[in-house]
Amino acid sequence: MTRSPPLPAAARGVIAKDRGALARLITSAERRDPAAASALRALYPRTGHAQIVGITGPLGVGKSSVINGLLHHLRSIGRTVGVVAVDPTSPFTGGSVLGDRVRLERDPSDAGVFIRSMANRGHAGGVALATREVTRLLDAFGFDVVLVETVGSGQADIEVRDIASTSVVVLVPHLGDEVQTLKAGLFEIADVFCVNKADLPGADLAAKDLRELVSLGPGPGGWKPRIVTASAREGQGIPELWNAIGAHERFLDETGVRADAERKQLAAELLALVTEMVEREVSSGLERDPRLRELLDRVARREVDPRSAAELLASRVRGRRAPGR
Ligand SMILES: Nc1nc2c(ncn2[C@@H]2O[C@H](COP(=O)(O)OP(=O)(O)OP(=O)(O)O)[C@@H](O)[C@H]2O)c(=O)[nH]1
Ligand SMILES: [Mg+2]
Repeated sequence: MTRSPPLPAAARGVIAKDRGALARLITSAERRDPAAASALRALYPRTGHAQIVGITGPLGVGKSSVINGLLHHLRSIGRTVGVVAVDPTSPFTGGSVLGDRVRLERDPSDAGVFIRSMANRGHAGGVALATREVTRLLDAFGFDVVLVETVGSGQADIEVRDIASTSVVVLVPHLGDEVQTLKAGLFEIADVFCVNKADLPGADLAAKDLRELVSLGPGPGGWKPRIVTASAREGQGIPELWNAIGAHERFLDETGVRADAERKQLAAELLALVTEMVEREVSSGLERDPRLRELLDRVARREVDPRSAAELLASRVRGRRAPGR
C-alpha cells in the first residue's frame, strides 16, 4: 500500500474487516477530522449490534485488570471483543497515581480482539464524541462486545453512561470516603458495581455498604444495581461480573427500557454534535473577522465591556450565517 485510501474506501475496508482500515478510521475520528464523517455515515446502518459495556471508576482501582479478565472470559465463550480505553493523560494525574498501571493484553494473532487507547488530554467534550464514534466503528466492524474504559472522576462517568448500554463502576475495599464523594453520581452511572481487589481485607464490608446504598431505591427504570466482588488480578469473580452485566442487558430488553435509554443517548449525542459544529463555525468565523482585533482593543481600553463585545460578535456570526441557510 502506498498511501492511505480515501475515506469512503476506508469504510469499505471496515466492512471487509481490514484492521488497518479500521485503525486509520479510528485515528481520523479521534482527531475529530471532518473527513471521517463520510465513512461514519456509510457505516452507521451497520451499527447497533454490539453490546457496549462501560467500565469506569477511580484511578487505579483495576479497571484495566477487569477488562483483561473480561477479555479472557469472553474469548473463552467465543465472543469477539473491541476495547476503547480513554487514557487519563491529564497533566495533573499523569496516568495512574496509585502505582503501576496494567496494560491491556493483546494476543496479536487473535483477530477476535481489537484494543485502542485514546488520549483524553485537552478537549473534554470532544473526547465523549470521539469515544462514541470509535465505539461505533468497532460495532460496525462486527465485534460482539465493545468494552469502554474511562476514569470516573467528574464528567467522564456521565459520558460513559451516554455511550454504554451497561455501565460497570469498579471500586475497591475501604471505599468509605470514595463512596461518600461519588454517592450523588453513583446511581446514575452504575448498573453493576464491581468491588475489585477482593483479596485485600475489607471487600465484604465494602460490598455490604454498597448493598445498603443500593437498597435505598431502584435506579432508572426499576433496575437495582448488582454488586459483584472480584479479584481481577487473580481472575476471580469475572464470570460472575459478566453474568451481572448479562442480567442488566436482559432487563433492558424485557422491560423495553433499552429503546428509551438509546433515545436519551442519541439526544445527548446530537446536542453535543450541534454544539461542536456551531463552536467550530463560530471560532473559525471569528478568527477570520478583521474587526475582532479592533474590538479587543476597545475592550482592553475599557470602552466596551466583554459581554457587550461578545453580544456584538455573536450577532455578526448569526448575521453571516442567516442568509441562504
Ligand atoms: N491486590 C490486587 N491488586 C489488583 C487487582 N486488580 C488490579 N490490581 C492492581 O492495581 C493496580 C492498578 O490496576 P489497573 O488495572 O491498571 O487499574 P486501572 O483502574 O485500570 O488504573 P488506571 O487506568 O490508571 O486508572 C495494578 O498494580 C494492579 O496489579 C486485584 O484484584 N487485587
Ligand atoms: Mg486502566
